[in-house]
Amino acid sequence: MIGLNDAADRLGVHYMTVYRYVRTGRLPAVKIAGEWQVDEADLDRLRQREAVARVQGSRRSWATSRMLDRLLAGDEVGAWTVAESALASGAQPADIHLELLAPALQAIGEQWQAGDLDVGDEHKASVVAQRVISRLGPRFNRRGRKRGLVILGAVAGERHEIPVAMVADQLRGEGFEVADLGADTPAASFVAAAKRLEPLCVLVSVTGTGHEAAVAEAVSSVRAETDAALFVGGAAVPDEKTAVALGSDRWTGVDARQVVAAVEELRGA
Ligand code: B12
Repeated sequence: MIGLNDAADRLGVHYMTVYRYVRTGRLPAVKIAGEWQVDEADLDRLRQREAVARVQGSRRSWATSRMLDRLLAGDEVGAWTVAESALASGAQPADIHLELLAPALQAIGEQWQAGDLDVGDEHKASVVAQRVISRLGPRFNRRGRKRGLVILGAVAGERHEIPVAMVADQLRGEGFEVADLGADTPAASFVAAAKRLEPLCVLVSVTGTGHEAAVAEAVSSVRAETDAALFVGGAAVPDEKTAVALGSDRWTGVDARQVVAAVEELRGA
Protein backbone atom coordinates (compact mmCIF):
# COMPACT_ATOMS: atom_id res chain seq x y z
CA MET A 1 0.00 0.00 0.00
CA ILE A 2 1.17 3.52 -0.74
CA GLY A 3 -0.02 7.00 0.27
CA LEU A 4 -1.75 9.51 -2.00
CA ASN A 5 1.38 11.65 -2.50
CA ASP A 6 3.26 8.63 -3.89
CA ALA A 7 0.24 7.62 -5.94
CA ALA A 8 0.09 11.13 -7.44
CA ASP A 9 3.80 10.91 -8.35
CA ARG A 10 3.33 7.54 -10.04
CA LEU A 11 0.35 8.76 -12.04
CA GLY A 12 2.04 12.05 -12.84
CA VAL A 13 -0.91 14.07 -11.55
CA HIS A 14 -1.54 16.51 -8.69
CA TYR A 15 -2.28 15.18 -5.19
CA MET A 16 -5.80 16.69 -5.36
CA THR A 17 -6.52 14.76 -8.55
CA VAL A 18 -5.74 11.46 -6.82
CA TYR A 19 -7.75 12.57 -3.82
CA ARG A 20 -10.71 13.23 -6.14
CA TYR A 21 -10.27 9.76 -7.71
CA VAL A 22 -10.57 8.30 -4.21
CA ARG A 23 -13.59 10.41 -3.21
CA THR A 24 -15.49 9.54 -6.40
CA GLY A 25 -14.70 5.83 -6.14
CA ARG A 26 -12.46 5.74 -9.21
CA LEU A 27 -9.56 4.54 -7.09
CA PRO A 28 -10.25 2.16 -4.18
CA ALA A 29 -8.54 3.28 -0.96
CA VAL A 30 -8.54 2.54 2.76
CA LYS A 31 -7.76 4.85 5.63
CA ILE A 32 -4.89 3.63 7.80
CA ALA A 33 -4.01 5.74 10.85
CA GLY A 34 -5.97 8.63 9.33
CA GLU A 35 -4.14 8.54 5.96
CA TRP A 36 -5.58 7.26 2.69
CA GLN A 37 -3.66 4.28 1.31
CA VAL A 38 -4.09 2.69 -2.11
CA ASP A 39 -3.13 -0.69 -3.42
CA GLU A 40 -0.48 -0.57 -6.16
CA ALA A 41 -2.44 -3.13 -8.20
CA ASP A 42 -5.45 -0.77 -8.19
CA LEU A 43 -3.17 2.04 -9.27
CA ASP A 44 -1.98 -0.06 -12.22
CA ARG A 45 -5.56 -0.89 -13.17
CA LEU A 46 -6.48 2.80 -13.03
CA ARG A 47 -3.47 3.67 -15.22
CA GLN A 48 -4.51 1.04 -17.78
CA ARG A 49 -8.10 2.25 -17.87
CA GLU A 50 -6.95 5.85 -18.26
CA ALA A 51 -4.71 4.77 -21.12
CA VAL A 52 -7.59 2.99 -22.87
CA ALA A 53 -9.82 6.03 -22.40
CA ARG A 54 -7.08 8.28 -23.82
CA VAL A 55 -6.58 6.05 -26.84
CA GLN A 56 -10.31 5.93 -27.50
CA GLY A 57 -10.52 9.65 -26.87
CA SER A 58 -13.44 9.19 -24.53
CA ARG A 59 -14.00 9.67 -20.81
CA ARG A 60 -17.23 7.71 -21.18
CA SER A 61 -15.56 4.43 -22.09
CA TRP A 62 -13.64 4.73 -18.86
CA ALA A 63 -16.84 5.39 -16.94
CA THR A 64 -18.51 2.41 -18.62
CA SER A 65 -15.76 0.04 -17.55
CA ARG A 66 -15.98 1.47 -14.06
CA MET A 67 -19.75 0.91 -14.07
CA LEU A 68 -19.19 -2.67 -15.26
CA ASP A 69 -16.73 -3.21 -12.45
CA ARG A 70 -19.16 -1.89 -9.80
CA LEU A 71 -22.12 -3.89 -11.17
CA LEU A 72 -20.08 -7.08 -11.01
CA ALA A 73 -18.96 -6.24 -7.49
CA GLY A 74 -22.63 -5.85 -6.47
CA ASP A 75 -21.69 -2.37 -5.23
CA GLU A 76 -24.70 -0.07 -5.40
CA VAL A 77 -22.96 2.85 -3.72
CA GLY A 78 -20.00 2.63 -6.12
CA ALA A 79 -22.27 2.27 -9.17
CA TRP A 80 -24.28 5.29 -8.06
CA THR A 81 -21.06 7.26 -7.57
CA VAL A 82 -20.08 6.50 -11.17
CA ALA A 83 -23.52 7.66 -12.36
CA GLU A 84 -23.40 10.77 -10.16
CA SER A 85 -19.98 11.84 -11.40
CA ALA A 86 -21.13 11.42 -15.00
CA LEU A 87 -24.18 13.58 -14.22
CA ALA A 88 -21.93 16.14 -12.58
CA SER A 89 -19.85 16.30 -15.76
CA GLY A 90 -22.90 17.05 -17.87
CA ALA A 91 -24.36 13.64 -18.79
CA GLN A 92 -28.15 13.45 -18.97
CA PRO A 93 -30.04 10.70 -17.07
CA ALA A 94 -30.77 8.97 -20.41
CA ASP A 95 -27.00 8.89 -21.08
CA ILE A 96 -26.55 6.94 -17.85
CA HIS A 97 -29.04 4.38 -19.17
CA LEU A 98 -27.67 4.11 -22.67
CA GLU A 99 -23.99 4.89 -22.38
CA LEU A 100 -23.09 3.47 -18.98
CA LEU A 101 -25.59 0.84 -17.88
CA ALA A 102 -26.61 -0.70 -21.23
CA PRO A 103 -23.06 -1.35 -22.53
CA ALA A 104 -21.97 -2.63 -19.10
CA LEU A 105 -24.93 -5.03 -19.02
CA GLN A 106 -24.28 -6.13 -22.59
CA ALA A 107 -20.67 -6.88 -21.65
CA ILE A 108 -21.95 -8.95 -18.72
CA GLY A 109 -24.18 -10.90 -21.12
CA GLU A 110 -21.18 -11.65 -23.34
CA GLN A 111 -19.14 -12.84 -20.37
CA TRP A 112 -22.02 -15.04 -19.22
CA GLN A 113 -22.33 -16.51 -22.71
CA ALA A 114 -18.58 -17.17 -22.81
CA GLY A 115 -18.87 -19.03 -19.51
CA ASP A 116 -16.74 -16.48 -17.61
CA LEU A 117 -19.58 -15.46 -15.32
CA ASP A 118 -22.30 -17.50 -13.75
CA VAL A 119 -25.92 -16.56 -13.68
CA GLY A 120 -25.62 -15.47 -10.04
CA ASP A 121 -23.18 -12.75 -11.13
CA GLU A 122 -25.71 -11.63 -13.73
CA HIS A 123 -28.44 -11.49 -11.07
CA LYS A 124 -26.23 -9.52 -8.67
CA ALA A 125 -25.31 -7.01 -11.40
CA SER A 126 -28.97 -6.68 -12.45
CA VAL A 127 -30.03 -5.84 -8.91
CA VAL A 128 -27.49 -3.01 -8.72
CA ALA A 129 -28.44 -1.75 -12.20
CA GLN A 130 -32.11 -1.69 -11.20
CA ARG A 131 -31.30 0.28 -8.06
CA VAL A 132 -29.33 2.85 -10.06
CA ILE A 133 -32.25 3.12 -12.51
CA SER A 134 -34.66 3.63 -9.60
CA ARG A 135 -32.52 6.39 -8.13
CA LEU A 136 -32.41 8.11 -11.51
CA GLY A 137 -36.19 7.78 -11.95
CA PRO A 138 -37.30 11.08 -10.38
CA ARG A 139 -34.88 12.96 -12.66
CA PHE A 140 -37.09 12.01 -15.61
CA ASN A 141 -40.18 13.68 -14.12
CA ARG A 142 -41.51 16.43 -16.32
CA ARG A 143 -44.11 18.91 -15.20
CA GLY A 144 -47.02 20.11 -17.22
CA ARG A 145 -49.69 18.60 -19.38
CA LYS A 146 -49.02 15.03 -20.47
CA ARG A 147 -48.58 14.33 -24.16
CA GLY A 148 -50.52 11.06 -24.10
CA LEU A 149 -50.48 7.71 -22.35
CA VAL A 150 -48.31 4.78 -23.33
CA ILE A 151 -48.75 1.22 -22.08
CA LEU A 152 -45.52 -0.73 -21.90
CA GLY A 153 -44.59 -4.21 -20.74
CA ALA A 154 -42.47 -7.26 -21.53
CA VAL A 155 -44.42 -10.25 -22.83
CA ALA A 156 -45.42 -13.27 -20.75
CA GLY A 157 -42.33 -15.34 -19.93
CA GLU A 158 -39.94 -12.46 -20.64
CA ARG A 159 -38.08 -11.56 -17.46
CA HIS A 160 -35.84 -8.84 -18.84
CA GLU A 161 -37.30 -5.88 -17.03
CA ILE A 162 -34.41 -3.40 -17.17
CA PRO A 163 -34.95 -2.45 -20.85
CA VAL A 164 -38.63 -1.82 -20.06
CA ALA A 165 -37.78 0.43 -17.11
CA MET A 166 -35.40 2.48 -19.27
CA VAL A 167 -37.96 3.00 -22.03
CA ALA A 168 -40.62 3.91 -19.43
CA ASP A 169 -38.45 6.55 -17.78
CA GLN A 170 -37.29 8.05 -21.04
CA LEU A 171 -40.90 8.38 -22.23
CA ARG A 172 -41.76 10.06 -18.93
CA GLY A 173 -38.82 12.38 -19.46
CA GLU A 174 -40.38 13.50 -22.73
CA GLY A 175 -43.72 14.26 -21.07
CA PHE A 176 -45.67 11.06 -21.72
CA GLU A 177 -47.69 9.28 -19.06
CA VAL A 178 -46.60 5.66 -18.83
CA ALA A 179 -48.36 2.58 -17.51
CA ASP A 180 -45.34 0.32 -16.98
CA LEU A 181 -46.56 -3.25 -16.58
CA GLY A 182 -43.00 -4.53 -16.07
CA ALA A 183 -41.71 -7.99 -16.94
CA ASP A 184 -43.68 -11.17 -17.71
CA THR A 185 -46.98 -9.44 -18.53
CA PRO A 186 -49.85 -11.75 -19.51
CA ALA A 187 -51.66 -10.85 -22.76
CA ALA A 188 -54.86 -10.34 -20.74
CA SER A 189 -53.16 -7.62 -18.67
CA PHE A 190 -52.10 -5.68 -21.78
CA VAL A 191 -55.73 -5.88 -22.91
CA ALA A 192 -57.21 -4.86 -19.55
CA ALA A 193 -54.89 -1.84 -19.36
CA ALA A 194 -55.60 -0.86 -22.99
CA LYS A 195 -59.39 -0.98 -22.45
CA ARG A 196 -59.19 1.03 -19.26
CA LEU A 197 -56.62 3.65 -20.22
CA GLU A 198 -57.27 4.35 -23.93
CA PRO A 199 -53.57 4.70 -24.73
CA LEU A 200 -51.91 6.53 -27.56
CA CYS A 201 -49.79 3.46 -28.03
CA VAL A 202 -49.01 -0.02 -26.65
CA LEU A 203 -45.35 -1.11 -26.54
CA VAL A 204 -44.57 -4.81 -26.28
CA SER A 205 -40.99 -5.50 -25.21
CA VAL A 206 -39.08 -8.70 -25.94
CA THR A 207 -35.39 -9.22 -25.25
CA GLY A 208 -34.68 -12.94 -25.59
CA THR A 209 -35.61 -15.31 -28.39
CA GLY A 210 -38.25 -18.00 -27.93
CA HIS A 211 -41.09 -15.66 -26.95
CA GLU A 212 -42.73 -15.55 -30.40
CA ALA A 213 -45.96 -17.30 -29.31
CA ALA A 214 -46.37 -14.99 -26.32
CA VAL A 215 -45.79 -11.95 -28.55
CA ALA A 216 -48.35 -13.22 -31.07
CA GLU A 217 -50.92 -13.70 -28.31
CA ALA A 218 -50.31 -10.25 -26.81
CA VAL A 219 -50.49 -8.57 -30.22
CA SER A 220 -53.65 -10.29 -31.41
CA SER A 221 -55.43 -9.78 -28.07
CA VAL A 222 -54.60 -6.07 -27.96
CA ARG A 223 -55.52 -5.54 -31.61
CA ALA A 224 -58.91 -7.23 -31.03
CA GLU A 225 -59.78 -4.68 -28.37
CA THR A 226 -58.21 -1.36 -29.35
CA ASP A 227 -57.15 0.73 -32.33
CA ALA A 228 -54.14 2.12 -30.49
CA ALA A 229 -50.79 2.00 -32.28
CA LEU A 230 -48.80 -1.07 -31.32
CA PHE A 231 -45.05 -1.50 -31.53
CA VAL A 232 -43.12 -4.66 -30.71
CA GLY A 233 -39.47 -3.99 -29.93
CA GLY A 234 -36.44 -4.74 -27.80
CA ALA A 235 -33.21 -6.63 -28.35
CA ALA A 236 -35.05 -9.59 -29.96
CA VAL A 237 -36.37 -7.27 -32.67
CA PRO A 238 -33.22 -6.14 -34.50
CA ASP A 239 -34.80 -5.15 -37.84
CA GLU A 240 -37.92 -4.24 -39.80
CA LYS A 241 -38.50 -7.79 -41.03
CA THR A 242 -38.60 -9.25 -37.50
CA ALA A 243 -40.77 -6.39 -36.24
CA VAL A 244 -43.36 -6.91 -38.97
CA ALA A 245 -43.29 -10.71 -38.58
CA LEU A 246 -44.03 -10.23 -34.88
CA GLY A 247 -47.02 -8.02 -35.67
CA SER A 248 -45.57 -4.57 -34.92
CA ASP A 249 -47.02 -1.60 -36.82
CA ARG A 250 -43.42 -1.01 -37.87
CA TRP A 251 -39.85 -1.25 -36.65
CA THR A 252 -38.98 1.47 -34.19
CA GLY A 253 -35.28 0.90 -33.63
CA VAL A 254 -33.22 -0.79 -30.99
CA ASP A 255 -32.82 1.72 -28.22
CA ALA A 256 -35.03 3.76 -25.96
CA ARG A 257 -34.30 7.07 -27.71
CA GLN A 258 -35.57 5.62 -30.99
CA VAL A 259 -38.75 4.28 -29.37
CA VAL A 260 -39.41 7.66 -27.80
CA ALA A 261 -38.96 9.31 -31.22
CA ALA A 262 -41.44 6.84 -32.76
CA VAL A 263 -44.03 7.61 -30.07
CA GLU A 264 -43.48 11.33 -30.57
CA GLU A 265 -44.13 10.89 -34.29
CA LEU A 266 -47.52 9.32 -33.49
CA ARG A 267 -48.37 12.41 -31.55
CA GLY A 268 -47.32 14.54 -34.49
CA ALA A 269 -44.93 16.21 -32.08
C1 B12 B 1 -29.60 -8.68 -17.00
C2 B12 B 1 -29.88 -9.89 -17.86
C3 B12 B 1 -30.72 -10.86 -17.33
C4 B12 B 1 -31.42 -10.71 -16.01
C5 B12 B 1 -32.65 -9.81 -16.17
C6 B12 B 1 -32.89 -8.98 -14.93
C7 B12 B 1 -33.92 -7.90 -15.13
N1 B12 B 1 -34.59 -7.63 -14.04
O1 B12 B 1 -34.10 -7.32 -16.18
C8 B12 B 1 -31.76 -12.21 -15.68
C9 B12 B 1 -30.62 -12.77 -14.85
C10 B12 B 1 -33.08 -12.43 -14.96
C11 B12 B 1 -31.72 -12.82 -17.07
C12 B12 B 1 -32.29 -14.01 -17.38
C13 B12 B 1 -32.12 -14.67 -18.59
N2 B12 B 1 -31.35 -14.28 -19.61
CO1 B12 B 1 -30.59 -12.52 -19.71
N3 B12 B 1 -29.55 -11.05 -19.87
C14 B12 B 1 -29.32 -10.01 -19.15
C15 B12 B 1 -28.31 -9.05 -19.80
C16 B12 B 1 -26.94 -9.30 -19.16
C17 B12 B 1 -28.65 -7.59 -19.73
C18 B12 B 1 -30.06 -7.24 -20.22
C19 B12 B 1 -30.21 -5.76 -20.17
O2 B12 B 1 -30.82 -5.21 -19.27
N4 B12 B 1 -29.56 -5.08 -21.14
C20 B12 B 1 -29.50 -3.64 -21.19
C21 B12 B 1 -30.61 -3.10 -22.06
C22 B12 B 1 -30.78 -1.65 -21.78
O3 B12 B 1 -30.24 -3.27 -23.41
P1 B12 B 1 -31.30 -3.49 -24.56
O4 B12 B 1 -31.90 -4.84 -24.42
O5 B12 B 1 -30.60 -3.13 -25.79
O6 B12 B 1 -32.44 -2.42 -24.23
C23 B12 B 1 -33.00 -1.50 -25.18
C24 B12 B 1 -33.98 -2.14 -26.14
O7 B12 B 1 -34.39 -3.36 -25.67
C25 B12 B 1 -35.10 -1.11 -26.25
N5 B12 B 1 -36.45 -1.61 -25.91
C26 B12 B 1 -36.86 -2.18 -24.78
N6 B12 B 1 -38.18 -2.41 -24.82
C27 B12 B 1 -38.62 -1.98 -26.02
C28 B12 B 1 -39.90 -1.99 -26.57
C29 B12 B 1 -40.08 -1.49 -27.84
C30 B12 B 1 -41.44 -1.51 -28.45
C31 B12 B 1 -38.96 -0.99 -28.56
C32 B12 B 1 -39.13 -0.49 -29.94
C33 B12 B 1 -37.67 -1.00 -27.98
C34 B12 B 1 -37.52 -1.48 -26.71
O8 B12 B 1 -34.81 -0.07 -25.30
C35 B12 B 1 -33.83 -0.52 -24.38
C36 B12 B 1 -33.04 0.67 -23.86
O9 B12 B 1 -32.35 1.31 -24.91
C37 B12 B 1 -28.38 -9.52 -21.29
C38 B12 B 1 -27.15 -9.18 -22.14
C39 B12 B 1 -27.49 -8.13 -23.19
N7 B12 B 1 -26.85 -8.21 -24.32
O10 B12 B 1 -28.30 -7.26 -23.00
C40 B12 B 1 -28.70 -11.00 -21.13
C41 B12 B 1 -29.49 -11.74 -22.23
C42 B12 B 1 -30.57 -10.84 -22.78
N8 B12 B 1 -30.06 -12.85 -21.50
C43 B12 B 1 -30.01 -13.93 -22.17
C44 B12 B 1 -30.47 -15.18 -21.71
C45 B12 B 1 -30.16 -16.38 -22.59
C46 B12 B 1 -31.16 -15.29 -20.50
C47 B12 B 1 -31.76 -16.55 -19.91
C48 B12 B 1 -32.45 -17.48 -20.91
C49 B12 B 1 -30.66 -17.38 -19.24
C50 B12 B 1 -29.93 -16.60 -18.17
N9 B12 B 1 -28.89 -15.88 -18.54
O11 B12 B 1 -30.33 -16.67 -17.04
C51 B12 B 1 -32.73 -16.00 -18.88
C52 B12 B 1 -34.12 -15.83 -19.50
C53 B12 B 1 -35.13 -15.26 -18.54
C54 B12 B 1 -36.44 -15.01 -19.20
N10 B12 B 1 -37.33 -15.98 -19.17
O12 B12 B 1 -36.65 -13.97 -19.79
C55 B12 B 1 -29.41 -13.72 -23.56
C56 B12 B 1 -30.51 -13.67 -24.64
C57 B12 B 1 -30.07 -14.41 -25.88
C58 B12 B 1 -31.22 -14.55 -26.82
N11 B12 B 1 -31.08 -13.96 -27.98
O13 B12 B 1 -32.21 -15.14 -26.49
C59 B12 B 1 -28.61 -12.44 -23.37
C60 B12 B 1 -28.45 -11.57 -24.65
C61 B12 B 1 -27.21 -12.81 -22.82
C62 B12 B 1 -26.36 -13.47 -23.88
N12 B12 B 1 -25.38 -12.79 -24.41
O14 B12 B 1 -26.57 -14.59 -24.24
N13 B12 B 1 -31.02 -12.07 -17.91
